[in-house]
Amino acid sequence: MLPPRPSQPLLALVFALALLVALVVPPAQAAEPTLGELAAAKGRYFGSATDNPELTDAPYVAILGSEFNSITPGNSMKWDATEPQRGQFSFARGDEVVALAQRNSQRVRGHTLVWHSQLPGWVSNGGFPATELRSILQNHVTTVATHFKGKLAHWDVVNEPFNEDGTFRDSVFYRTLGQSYIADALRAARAADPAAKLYINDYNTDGLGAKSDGMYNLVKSLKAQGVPIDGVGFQGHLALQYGFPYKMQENLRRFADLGVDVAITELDIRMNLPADATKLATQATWYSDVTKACLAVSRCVGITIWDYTDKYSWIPSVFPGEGAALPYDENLRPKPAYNALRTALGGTPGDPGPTAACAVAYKVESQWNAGFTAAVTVTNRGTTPINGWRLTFAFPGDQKVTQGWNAGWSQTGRDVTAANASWNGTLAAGASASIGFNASYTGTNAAPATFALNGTACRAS
Ligand code: G2I
Repeated sequence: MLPPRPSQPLLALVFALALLVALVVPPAQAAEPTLGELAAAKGRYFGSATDNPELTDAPYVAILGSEFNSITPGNSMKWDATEPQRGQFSFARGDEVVALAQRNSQRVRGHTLVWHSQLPGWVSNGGFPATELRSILQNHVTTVATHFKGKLAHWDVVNEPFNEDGTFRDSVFYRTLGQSYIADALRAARAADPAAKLYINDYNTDGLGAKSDGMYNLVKSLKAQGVPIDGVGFQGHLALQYGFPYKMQENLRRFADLGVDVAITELDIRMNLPADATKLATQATWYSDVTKACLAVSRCVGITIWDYTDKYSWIPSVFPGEGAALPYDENLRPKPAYNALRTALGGTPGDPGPTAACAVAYKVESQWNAGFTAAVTVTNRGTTPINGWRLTFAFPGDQKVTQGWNAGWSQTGRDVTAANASWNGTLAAGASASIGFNASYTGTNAAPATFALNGTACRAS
């Protein structure tokens, strides 16, 4: 039986009241969504490369951890880092990047198992016969992929196998083994980590052209042979002076139509220095256009920029006189490209960095019929330390804190305050405090919608 219907006048009154509330109550100051959150709303990720030496830079780490939902180690999973001597494996630096990603609930793109560069001399100059080199390659792929098994979303299994004209690059692997080294590497990676999506990755394949034709033909033949390949990475190292890739969207689509995912894996857009407003505006348009090309292709799963700040870009050391390639400047301030990315991802211009100086992760860890336990992580996303903090939030229902830890907890009506304990009052830039509580409730146990630290709205993460 249906519940009794409210009378017409009552409905009108409720409606009028709701309208009044909507008009006079300002919306809670919602934090701007990050690039990662905007991409996630489109079913994509938005990532950044990073590198171990940068991880001591707390303001840098704070933005890396909050703005992106994927990270890629720029160097620490390469052959020279993971197997510098034959049979001697070293994973500490790769593990450090994985642990950071796990703390920030980010996925990791593994980069890279087989590449002609950053390849130790014992491999490139070893003069190994084919059988031995094949087993060296298989052992490397198997050992590294097994070590990181289950922790990586993607693996760039083979990196940069092509020359500019679309022929195979004359690496020690191609010279000794022919193109079969690519299938061997993919098969070994699949056997070692069946859950990771396996990619081939290259540069100057972003648009239609001879090099991307070479990649296209390779992927087509690998698929036809049943070789395990899940995706193609388009690095996207672009330069204003060389023009935008020719028909990028069409190119991404033709690969997707082969039955593989595609991803922009190392995006940066350099220019001749000095940068000026015109170049930065063009750069912003290009960042937007790459993003739109990806969003237009349903199998384009995400975008990674090759680090996010000009402070740590590889460009100036390799292309003297060029740079300013990333969406944040050397002082970690967003450039026009940053807002262009936000807009292309369906957001509005904004800057979650300064406006959301804190992030709060609220997690109900266990719940029973009349009570629950919650863990709350408070992160300082700003660039300066916080000395002394008060976290405030409001329960949407009748939840009542009964006992809390690692903070001084108090509650008035629905409003809860957690003041720092003596030992966690100082939060360095990028640092977090973990606090928690037990509470009672009846009905439903919805999470608080907004949080503030010392009166400033935080991003819920
Ligand atoms: O070159 C840009 C990228 C092109 N696609 C593949 C990527 O793996 C590659 O990344 C870069 C890293 O971002 C750089 O950081 O690869 C370079 C090497 O090819 C990396 O540079 C090297 C320096 O050249 C070395 O001097 C340094 O020892 O980084 C090494 C580790 O810090």
